[in-house]
Amino acid sequence: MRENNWGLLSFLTTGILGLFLNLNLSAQPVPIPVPAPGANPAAPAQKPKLLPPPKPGEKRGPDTPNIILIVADDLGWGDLGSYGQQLIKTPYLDQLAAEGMRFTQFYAGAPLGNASRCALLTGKHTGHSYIRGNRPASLRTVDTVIPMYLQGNAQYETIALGKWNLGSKGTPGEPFKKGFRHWLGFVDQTHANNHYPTYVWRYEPGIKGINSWNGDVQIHANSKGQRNAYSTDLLTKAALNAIRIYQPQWYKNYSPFFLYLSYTAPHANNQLAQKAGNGMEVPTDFPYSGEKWPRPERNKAAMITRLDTAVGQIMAKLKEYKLDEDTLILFTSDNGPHQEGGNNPAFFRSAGPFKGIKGHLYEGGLRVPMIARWTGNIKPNTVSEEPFAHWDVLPTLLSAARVSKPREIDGISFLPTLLGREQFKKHDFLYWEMHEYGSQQAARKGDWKVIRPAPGKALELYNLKRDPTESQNVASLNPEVVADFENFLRTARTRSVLWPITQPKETARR
Ligand SMILES: [Ca+2]
Repeated sequence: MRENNWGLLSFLTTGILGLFLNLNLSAQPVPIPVPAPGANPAAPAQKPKLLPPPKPGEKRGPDTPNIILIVADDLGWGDLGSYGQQLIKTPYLDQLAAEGMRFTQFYAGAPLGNASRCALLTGKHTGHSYIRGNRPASLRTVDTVIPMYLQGNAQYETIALGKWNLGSKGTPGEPFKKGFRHWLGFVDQTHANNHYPTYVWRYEPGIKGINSWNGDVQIHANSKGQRNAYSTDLLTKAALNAIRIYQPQWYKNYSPFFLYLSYTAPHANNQLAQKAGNGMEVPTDFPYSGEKWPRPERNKAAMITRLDTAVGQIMAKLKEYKLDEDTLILFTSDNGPHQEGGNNPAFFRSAGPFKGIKGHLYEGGLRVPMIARWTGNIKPNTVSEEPFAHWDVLPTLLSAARVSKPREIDGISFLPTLLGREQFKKHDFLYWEMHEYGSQQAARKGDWKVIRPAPGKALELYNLKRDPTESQNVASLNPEVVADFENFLRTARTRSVLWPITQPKETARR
């Protein structure tokens, strides 16, 4: 009997998903590929024992928190009010920080999106991860990511929305082959950068093949050059629906959800920028219409404020469903601010006080906002100055979900810090590499940071405490510190076939 109830309820929820975005689903769905056996490291799910419905007034919920991981695209450390932004309004993210914890020394996995997102989801820094650069590549079957651990006995419903960039259609890196049971988003970078997409790629497993879907969903509101459905709003709508549909319920044994919400703002639409000079695409420059700023800056500010409003809507939805105490929210960005789409990152001091932007191993390219809220568990209005990085997110979330962590990762759990306990495990070294203009490496230990601008070149050394803007290379004054880093760098990375260490190409002198 219970089996039948389960089937019916699952069918009903899947049916509701047809309304996920109120999109036209009249096209024929295509067959769904079955994930490779052994691709999922989580133990097979045991059938949950269903308890009777709660009595009136009885409070029950999931044993481990829902998790919402929100990632902005190219949002700088200095773009939020809680991080010192003076001009761009971000009241909801500031409220999120006031209700939780804000990290001042949190690092992206890489100064560019794809490598950074790979580190975020795999728990490995770019010396060990598979995707270490920005040209398209797919995660392999052997690469394990956060949602794969949250399925199985942890009973998480897993949803990914928005920018993925870790495997396009037909590759082993498709989101639904990497542990996300529900997926809606963009095929690649060009698709994601268009803030008025004419279609989205959607995956739903359905129940025993009924209501299953894997393919494109047309967005008629944006067809024939119309610009009616903005990507930030679309993703927010899908996220609100996902929270409504997958919130823990007694008839699903309060199984929690993991929502990876990967916004495309405030990334520039670079194709539009080539044509029009302004790639900071947004429906309106409200509330900055009256400002005498250059138009791309007005638009950029409006994009960020609109993203902030989206987070506010999600916060309101959680409150409406009384899920604040049952939900851990993390908000971060994939890399530092860009200089694309006609905007100048210096205009709003988007990188805060730091040197460098997206694509640089200086702090401005790597340091990103990180805000965490888990009502009743994280003390409000707290700030952590401990250095952590995106590859720490996997072990942290698995700890919160009480799932054992894999050994072959670089990350450490910062859950003790979140919960106000002593953080025994700390980083010795942090490591980054990038390969866009020839190979470059960087590492941090304590207050020291080194950058190797090209293979074989001497290390630049900075003391971040005394010199947070990395303006004084003190390598020659501290040979023993440099030697320590040189030692570390000898073993910091494994070889990568796709991203070998290369010299920068000789560029024509002008
Ligand atoms: Ca990015």
